[in-house]
Amino acid sequence: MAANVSDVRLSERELARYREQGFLLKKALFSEGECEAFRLAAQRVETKVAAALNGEHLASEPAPVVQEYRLDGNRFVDLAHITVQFEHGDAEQRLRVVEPVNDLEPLFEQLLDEPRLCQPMKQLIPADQLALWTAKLNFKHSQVGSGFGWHQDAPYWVHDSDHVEKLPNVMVLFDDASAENGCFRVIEGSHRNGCLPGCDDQRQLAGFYTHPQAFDEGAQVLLDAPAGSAVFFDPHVVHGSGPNHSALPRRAIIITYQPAGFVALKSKVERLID
Ligand SMILES: O=C(O)CCC(=O)C(=O)O
Repeated sequence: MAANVSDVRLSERELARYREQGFLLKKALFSEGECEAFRLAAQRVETKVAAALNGEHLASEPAPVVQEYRLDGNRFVDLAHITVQFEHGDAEQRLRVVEPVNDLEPLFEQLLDEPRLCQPMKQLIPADQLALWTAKLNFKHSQVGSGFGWHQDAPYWVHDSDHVEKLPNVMVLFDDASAENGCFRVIEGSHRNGCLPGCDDQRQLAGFYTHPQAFDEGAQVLLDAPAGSAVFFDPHVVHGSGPNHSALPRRAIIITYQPAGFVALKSKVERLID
């Protein structure tokens, strides 16, 4: 995965576009061979989670404390500090999200230090040295993958971080993504207004979804992009995705960086980036 630092830095034009729009799509940043390795790594994560749920040890010793709970009717399991979200409804045996996934799978641990991701992140924060905030693997399985309602990430994190504006994300696509398999979508420019009001209905997680009157759904941009593309996005940009009713999965990792000197969201250990 070696790359020349000057080749992977964002241009002034790209930086300006990110600041204006709240996101930046870099198409085909990773090769097909790398995407295939990511897809195989995602399968290993599924195997490891299944084994852990059957009482087998993860890499960590002693065996993790396993806690199962439901939020808005959906199934969650915490394996020590790793949270596993399951799909909704009848598909609740299938994985939806695993976070932080780098602590389960060495290839994703290695990806954190990848210059094609880190060099742009140093420019976007900006920071001379980075640490990890969190890393989520989103499975979006074919036919059953559920959508993500419109939300901002910053409001999730304000209780654990006093620098949420310095927590930009990058999503790396393992599969081709389109409207049919639930590609990522963003509300262009919505990052400029800070934390927006949440919904106020009866759902347990209502407050984390951005109130529909607080943004213009008409400004949405669908990020239809080939496997290996990366979307850098602002922690305040309103984003989400539709469900996957297609025959093709839409797997992706979302890595969130921060300046060095701070611990990661869930492990509470600082993971410095090389
Ligand atoms: O994977 C997706 O489509 C969206 C994920 C997302 O919004 C999130 O994890 O915060």
